[in-house]
Amino acid sequence: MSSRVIVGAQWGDEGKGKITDWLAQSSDVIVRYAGGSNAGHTVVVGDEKYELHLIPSGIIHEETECIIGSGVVVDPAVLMEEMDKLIDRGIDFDNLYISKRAHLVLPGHRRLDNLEEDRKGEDKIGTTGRGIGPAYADKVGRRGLRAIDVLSEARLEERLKPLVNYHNRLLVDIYEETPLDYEEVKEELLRFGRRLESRIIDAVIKLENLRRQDSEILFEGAQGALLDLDFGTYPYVTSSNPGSGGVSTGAGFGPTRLDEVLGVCKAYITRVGEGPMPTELEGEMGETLRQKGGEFGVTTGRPRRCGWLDLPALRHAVNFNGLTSLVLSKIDVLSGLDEIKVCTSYRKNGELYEFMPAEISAKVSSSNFTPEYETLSGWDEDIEGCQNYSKLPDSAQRLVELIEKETQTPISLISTGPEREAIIDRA
Ligand code: 2SA
Ligand code: MG
Repeated sequence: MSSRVIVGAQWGDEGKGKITDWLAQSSDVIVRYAGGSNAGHTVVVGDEKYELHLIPSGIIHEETECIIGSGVVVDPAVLMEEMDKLIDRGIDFDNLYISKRAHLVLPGHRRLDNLEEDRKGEDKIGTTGRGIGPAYADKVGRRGLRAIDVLSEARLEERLKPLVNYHNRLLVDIYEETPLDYEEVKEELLRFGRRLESRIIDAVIKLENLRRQDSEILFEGAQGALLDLDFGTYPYVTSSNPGSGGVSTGAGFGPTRLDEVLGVCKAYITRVGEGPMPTELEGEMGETLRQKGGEFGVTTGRPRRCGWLDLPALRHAVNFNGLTSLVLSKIDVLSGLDEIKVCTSYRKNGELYEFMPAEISAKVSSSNFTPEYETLSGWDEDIEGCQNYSKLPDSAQRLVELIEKETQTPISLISTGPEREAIIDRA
């Protein structure tokens, strides 16, 4: 029996979906613990490509149980749409469970998210517009609506009425917009409740029962460490804890019960949305990485900003997530480059920074942190699909070993392409 966590060790889109799918083969249950439909996880199996937002990647495996934990904010409309799309492809939902304690994303949240971004203009966060921030704000403000509330009409009325009133005060008084239709919102939620009634359960008890049966448990992170509300590049972060700490708070699974924490990082780095990114490549090289790596948002289609691998950021992620090993992804994207740069530290006013500092958060200060690079030679060989470490060109092995040395963390898996089989297992 073991329990493992997969977190993104950068700003998301590290290829967690593929790694989760790979580890799902040896897992009995997959649990999402943070984020919501802002996530975009791509899994490729044979000729089939699945793009998932809310449903754990394990759903593609028939035997695997999937739990959406209480730390996730669930948009009922998105969940039902995602389910319908998967049903069309022959996937059933007998193994999907949603925590009764999970908060719901309502139409008001989506509208408020977008209105606030518009209001901020140049100072916007660059959110996915999926209502994530406002939904978590209502959770923290103790006004939120939980999945359990849709299971009884009386309970729903009691919780929903004041919440819709609150949203309408903001929409009408602050943003001068039209109000929400309470009855419409309520009907949609009742429909969701009727459809998912048998799936909405006490996920903490479910998980504990699975643990007592010696199940292999895998926690699937969304977004990435540097988007963590507490330890990311605040305020340019998401509104939950995608880091490993989120497993305790977002799945009700205490820290002493975790055996392994794997952090997925790309051989370079990307970010979508605004905020500091010291190693960003704005010119031709950035465009090359974007095109070769297919770096466009799965949820919004936005082009991702691309840059060289940032070790101060990675050390920070290793540190606060307690990573036991790293998974290096998309190393094949770097094939064909003459040279590859890796940022080993930042410098500011003569001082050297080994870890991404808290000061990075403000837009204005990030430009003052200058990356210091080590330059490695590239390789010409096409390594896509490589499954054997000894077959990697020497320069690629040097990159792997540099990351291990600099982060003091072993790299246990190396992904060499989007397909399930394109992986080097170094265990
Ligand atoms: P939000 O919507 O409130 O969570 O946005 C806040 C910040 O978090 C970033 N964020 C993401 N970054 C990378 N990938 C994400 N998921 C999608 C994907 C994103 C997409 O996998 O491609 O399709 O654009 C994700 N979700 C949130 C976001 O960009 C803000 O910087
Ligand atoms: Mg993604």
